[in-house]
Amino acid sequence: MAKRSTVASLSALADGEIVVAGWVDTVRDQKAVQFVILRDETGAVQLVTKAVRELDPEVADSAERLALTELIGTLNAGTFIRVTGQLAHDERVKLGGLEVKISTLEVVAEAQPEPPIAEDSSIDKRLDWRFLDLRRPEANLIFRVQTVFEHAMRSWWVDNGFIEIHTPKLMASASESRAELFELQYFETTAYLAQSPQFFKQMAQPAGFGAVFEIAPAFRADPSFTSRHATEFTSIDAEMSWVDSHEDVMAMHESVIVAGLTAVSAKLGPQVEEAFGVPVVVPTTPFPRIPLAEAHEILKARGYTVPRADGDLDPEGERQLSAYVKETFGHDFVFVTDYFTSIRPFYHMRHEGDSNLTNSYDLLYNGTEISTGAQREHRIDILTAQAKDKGLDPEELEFYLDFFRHGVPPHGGFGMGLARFLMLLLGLPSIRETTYLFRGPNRLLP
Ligand code: AMO
Repeated sequence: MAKRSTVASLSALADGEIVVAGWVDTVRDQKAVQFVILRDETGAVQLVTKAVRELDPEVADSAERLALTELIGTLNAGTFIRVTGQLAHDERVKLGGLEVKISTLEVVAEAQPEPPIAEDSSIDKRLDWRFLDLRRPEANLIFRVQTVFEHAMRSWWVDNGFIEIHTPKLMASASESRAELFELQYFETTAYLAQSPQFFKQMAQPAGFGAVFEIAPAFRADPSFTSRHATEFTSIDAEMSWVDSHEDVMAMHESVIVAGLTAVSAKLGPQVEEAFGVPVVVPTTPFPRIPLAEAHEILKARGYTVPRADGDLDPEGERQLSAYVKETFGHDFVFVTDYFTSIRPFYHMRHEGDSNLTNSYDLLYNGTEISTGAQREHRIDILTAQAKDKGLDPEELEFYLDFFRHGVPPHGGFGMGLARFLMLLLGLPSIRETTYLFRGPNRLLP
């Protein structure tokens, strides 16, 4: 069988015989001529044939042409077909300036006549039929962007001496807090799904790895139905030794993001702008940095008082602060630094002279938090005291505390949600759109 050409490759091919394969987008069955728009993973192309409505004994291949016309008349949208034909470049064809004159058409796998979703279906309905929803070119593009972004980040880390690790997602303890913890029976005992690779990426520091990264699933039993929360998400994590403060972590973090966005802009910038109406902006470094206490003052001056008693930014506070940063510095990103100890986990290092503040940050992008980072407390006695201070039982954390008893360098890192990043990059309303298969409190299927 002749080799299949992808639709995107056709423009560079000379006129002549080719094979294309994909699914039927639409059929226009006119009296004298039939058009099939065929789509594959790279684009859409117009297939065309003269309609033959009755046998003509004068014409040699009349029976085959009649059968082909009838077959095209029965094609359902969504049916996968393989077609041989003559490629013809023709400027008058709106779709890509070329078309394929059909020689043979084979139905490979038929679709039922009524597709279960339409363009205006609700997001929930679309997710029920995600495999069909993903046939939309924009959905396809989201995951091409994801591929390029991840690949460029990975390359940056590899080029800078980081080691890629894969930490277990089955754990004997909580990794972030007792809240939002999935528990499951594990033979005679209880296991928990990892909320973050936090402890194990830190373990790479006493292991002498220097700097590590991981892109992997994380699980949170979060019952909320917001546009930014999932019960399973892909977490992008990095951790490195010998940081002097969270400043070193932020410098690495912004470099990785610039590497990712530079690649997306170069490879897919125009397609993203056309599909989503937003430019891919490669940010300048350093990103603006604003201590949390100062962020509160800025918001107050804009007439917004953060409603949360603990001082953490709420979604509206994040939006307002991002708006301020955009107006003032023209930047889409902002590091909010020096979070209050009361709202940070026990493993964040506290300020040398002020134990109410931590060497930590959140990164906001286009109005929403995408990331948390920090320098970690590596001094075992202080770390143990901080765990107790947060109401944790150091005995449950023995395996983790051991990491700090046999020599460990100062270190820090960050965790970043992949789907959130893509949602904010592409200006989409929910991480449901930017997650291949979303998992939420009431979604386990497909
Ligand atoms: P944190 O809990 O802030 O920090 O999570 C880091 C980032 O992960 C993403 N994220 C989520 N995405 C989708 N659904 C969720 N339920 C969800 N929860 C979190 C967000 C968030 O900013 N161990 C620390 C990181 C570190 O200090 O290295 C942590 O997990 O984008």
